[in-house]
Amino acid sequence: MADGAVLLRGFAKPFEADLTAALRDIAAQAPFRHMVTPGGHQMSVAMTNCGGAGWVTDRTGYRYDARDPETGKPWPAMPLSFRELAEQAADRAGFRGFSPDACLINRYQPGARMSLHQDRDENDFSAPIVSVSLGLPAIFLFGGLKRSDRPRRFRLEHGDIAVWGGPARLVFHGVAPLADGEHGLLGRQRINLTFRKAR
Ligand code: MD6
Ligand code: FE
Repeated sequence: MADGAVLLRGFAKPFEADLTAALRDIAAQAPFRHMVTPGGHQMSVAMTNCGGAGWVTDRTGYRYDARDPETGKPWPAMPLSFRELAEQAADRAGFRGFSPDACLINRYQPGARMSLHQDRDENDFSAPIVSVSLGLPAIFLFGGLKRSDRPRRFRLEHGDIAVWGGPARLVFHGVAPLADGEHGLLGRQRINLTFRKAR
């Protein structure tokens, strides 16, 4: 995709049954919810987390928190299938020794979108981010290091994994409004898993 950003087409396909079963368990313990940005807007993407740290936003800001603010309980543990997939993908992309402590899970229903942003709430930008797409296809907007850089568009399909770090770690990116459709395994939605080293 760019210097430091690799797209691994179909890499998560062999894991799809394990991933979807684990997702159901996680969502039963920590349900998807529409968080509010510091600016007071409710996000169209619904989110939950697993792992030792979970990304949250509310009126006070963005942060990583060991607990789900809705329940007060720790986020569900990161399933082995999630961890192994993320580590294998990072390896394949040339980022050896990636050890994620956070997995943000995004759910897009038709019309949901993610505006251009940088991922900069992590402590250590030397670790890459591993991003897994499941379900309906989406148009990923991949910009540059300035918000004003015109994004390029990549179609991300079920099983695709994007890995980025190094010179691409702070690139502006987003997701165009999800087109309606029906996916054989996941139905009328797209799920994105982003693995990070938050702490
Ligand atoms: C998404 N992904 O694909 C949103 N961030 O639904 C992200 O915001 C993202 O895919 C950092 C690195 C990879 C990503
Ligand atoms: Fe992001």
